[in-house]
Amino acid sequence: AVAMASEKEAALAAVPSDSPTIFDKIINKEIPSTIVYEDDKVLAFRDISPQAPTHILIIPKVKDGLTGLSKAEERHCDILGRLLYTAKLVAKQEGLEDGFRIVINDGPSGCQSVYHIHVHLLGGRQMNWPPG
Ligand code: D5M
Repeated sequence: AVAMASEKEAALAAVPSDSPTIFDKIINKEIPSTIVYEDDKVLAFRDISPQAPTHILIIPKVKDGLTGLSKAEERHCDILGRLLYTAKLVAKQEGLEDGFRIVINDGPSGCQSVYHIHVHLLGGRQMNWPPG
């Protein structure tokens, strides 16, 4: 994805599947990342291509079929809540008192490039609406 011209191109080139992704390698510490929060269920680390002064990804350690939000089943409700609660904790840890943005990209049209569900936490600048 790094060599690609844009995140959109990376997203359109990504093949949706339930196979392991680069995020499993981050969880297993097989490739380096800047981890800002970790517990037994979730991991939060800095996005390699930051779109704001603070740009962190929050992911479940066990994907359990949750490649994206569109694959959510009722059994995922606990982990989905945990991801958002962790985003709040990390926002506080990052000092984002004035506000922040949460994003979940889903599928090609949603610009998803990694098929392991993740919550983007963006902050440290004024966000705009509508998003791109
Ligand atoms: O977001 C996927 C995000 O994952 C995108 O913003 C880049 C980020 N990414 C990809 N590889 C890495 C590594 N190795 N470290 C940190 N961040 C990474 P999406 O919503 O799927 O477009």
